[in-house]
Amino acid sequence: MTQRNRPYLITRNLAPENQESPIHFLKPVVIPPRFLYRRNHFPYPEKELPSSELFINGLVNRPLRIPYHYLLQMDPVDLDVTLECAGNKRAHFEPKVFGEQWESGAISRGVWTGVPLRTLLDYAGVSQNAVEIVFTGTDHGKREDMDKEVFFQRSLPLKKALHPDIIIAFQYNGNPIPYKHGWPFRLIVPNWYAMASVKWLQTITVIDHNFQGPFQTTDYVYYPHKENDNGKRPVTTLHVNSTIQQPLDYTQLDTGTHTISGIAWTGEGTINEVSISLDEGKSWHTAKLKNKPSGKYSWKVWSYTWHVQETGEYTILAKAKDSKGRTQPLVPFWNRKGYGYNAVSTIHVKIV
Ligand SMILES: Nc1nc2c(c(=O)[nH]1)N[C@H]1C(S)=C(S)[C@@H](COP(=O)(O)O)O[C@H]1N2
Ligand SMILES: [Mo]
Repeated sequence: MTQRNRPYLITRNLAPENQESPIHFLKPVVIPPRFLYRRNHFPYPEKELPSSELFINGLVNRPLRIPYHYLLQMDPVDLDVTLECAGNKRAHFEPKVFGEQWESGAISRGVWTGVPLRTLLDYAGVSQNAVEIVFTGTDHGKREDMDKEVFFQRSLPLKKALHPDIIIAFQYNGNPIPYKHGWPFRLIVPNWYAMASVKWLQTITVIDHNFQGPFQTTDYVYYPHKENDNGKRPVTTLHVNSTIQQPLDYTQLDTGTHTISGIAWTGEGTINEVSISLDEGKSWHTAKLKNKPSGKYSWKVWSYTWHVQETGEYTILAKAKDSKGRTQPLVPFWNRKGYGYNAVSTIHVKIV
């Protein structure tokens, strides 16, 4: 019997492969690999080439070469993490912006197992002059704004890099990391937009200045203005956000009782509250937050029971609030490259 993966990923681009998760049709449990969104800047690295060794070099006392099996013998950490692409929901920006037109599915949740980066940096001995750590993947290619090939590279400030929950992962949901998602090693940076979680990680380099690579200083920067770069700042932590999974946008429903359900997440603190409005924001009702998952880096699951007797068109809004007091705005923060969309989640239904 042929195996059908229905529903399938929603295609935005095939070369490089950029497809989103059918988020509305998934149970919000850990997402199996076949339903993980795929976001790539370059073609996949050759399968044979990415070595199963990790290198630590630059400003360290002892440059290291760490074989895959060696890493597996170190004390691992399991982290239940939500990874969200900075461009998730970009399609909703008005005016429209360039870039992949992601709807709500450029997001995932799963358990990543790995060794804290800090442990490895301790072995290597970071020099006093260290400022940032650069992470290089094995994938590479041409960018339209540069005339030479570049690798996918990102950096972290030293202080951030030493956080114990930043790991060099070697497993996803208890299995070796799927090839398209970074096998053999992937950096996982919980709480930050997912560009920071470098796939096919091969080299970790300690440097004494701020890294200037294009995925650091050109892309993944908020540019608040269309015509100039005033006020630009790097994309880092996840904004507080939510997605209504059910019902679907533009569904017709009967009068009676319906469950409105979805997920909510944040990059600072935890989700405290999700509220629902059925009258375009005039009044709000508190949704029920499930206790599970309880991991501090995973999304929360919520639901609201809606009794509706009157036929007609309704707008349903969902608004999450985190423990830092941040909430989803009614109007999104527009920026030229379309990152970090987190306006109140909105769907329209008709009661017939
Ligand atoms: N090496 C490498 N790492 C990468 C990328 C990439 O293109 N190459 N894309 C980043 C971006 S922008 C996102 S959103 C996530 C996507 O991860 P996924 O394809 O496993 O869902 O990986 C990040 N890490
Ligand atoms: Mo991304």
